[in-house]
Amino acid sequence: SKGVVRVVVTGAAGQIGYSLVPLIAGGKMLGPGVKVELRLVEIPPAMGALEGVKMELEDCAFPLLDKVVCTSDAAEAFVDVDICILVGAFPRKAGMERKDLLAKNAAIFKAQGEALNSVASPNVKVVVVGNPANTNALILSTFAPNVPKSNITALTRLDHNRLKAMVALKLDKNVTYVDGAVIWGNHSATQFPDVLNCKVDGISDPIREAVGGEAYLRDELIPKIQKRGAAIIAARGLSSAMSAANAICDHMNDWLHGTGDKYVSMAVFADGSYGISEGIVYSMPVRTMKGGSYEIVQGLTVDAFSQEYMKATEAELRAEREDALSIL
Ligand code: NAX
Repeated sequence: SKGVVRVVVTGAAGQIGYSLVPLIAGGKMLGPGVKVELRLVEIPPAMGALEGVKMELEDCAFPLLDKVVCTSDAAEAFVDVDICILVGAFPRKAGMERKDLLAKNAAIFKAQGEALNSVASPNVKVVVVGNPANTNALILSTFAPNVPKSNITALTRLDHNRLKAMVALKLDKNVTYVDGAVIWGNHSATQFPDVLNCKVDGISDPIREAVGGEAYLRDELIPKIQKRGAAIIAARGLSSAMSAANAICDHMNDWLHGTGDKYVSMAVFADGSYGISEGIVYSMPVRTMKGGSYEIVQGLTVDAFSQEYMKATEAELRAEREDALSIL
């Protein structure tokens, strides 16, 4: 019906889905007063569990929730969808090689790309969350040429939020005082969490020095962010879900409503900015404009220290791309 935003969530009966759908139906993603139709997608064996999620959504009596549709047919869900959150993916199992995981997921994102291409509006905004997220987004786009590349992104906002929070903690400040953090590259252990352009209210020293200089970055902060997902698994026995759901809402909320003069990290198609040439989906500093467009922020400081990390994560993404192309 009129004025209702249609949102697809794939993998909606999974861990992240369970944390995410109440946030969306509660207004956290689209903003106050915006009605939402949720289209939840799962594979056939999980449809029973998905019905349970739907029952709980009904039991929340969310005023903004217009309708909930459950389906195992992505093409059905994608018709005229406004926002597409692709969480569902094949999980990494013990003994699985990285290439096997890529192959399983390449097939999923190829099929979803084809479905998106045939039925979705060209204005659809897509965020890929399922791993390997950047390369899954690349595959999706390859098979969805009717959807502009700029409408297909992958999630690195969780990494961005982790970095921001860790800098705040280190400097004993509230997170709202920390500005200008960037995640570069892949949502993987090669990502480069960068504080060179960070500013923190009330701290006049360059933030890199204030937190402890290059040695601290190299030996502590960077590896801690890169391995944060593994630390959560070790502690909880399950991978991050609450913080991932929160980051998905942040990503979409900023994309829809604009960041003003601030910027955030989003994995987007590389366009040559910062020496990262086309062909991969690479996390960049992005400024979003009200209404849903965005641009890669230009002119941030990148030094030799940054270059080394940025090239390493780029190389990993190019290798993933080669692997994906050799499979498809
Ligand atoms: P779960 O295994 O709990 O849930 C995934 C769900 O997806 C399952 O219910 C499964 O049935 C469903 N699914 C699988 N294939 C599907 C398909 N073709 N169509 C629709 N649904 C399908 O995993 P969860 O913890 O929710 O994580 C989901 C994905 O997010 C994983 O790939 C994970 O690695 C990735 N993550 C990405 C993050 C990011 O920042 N980009 C952070 C969190 C998370 O680790």
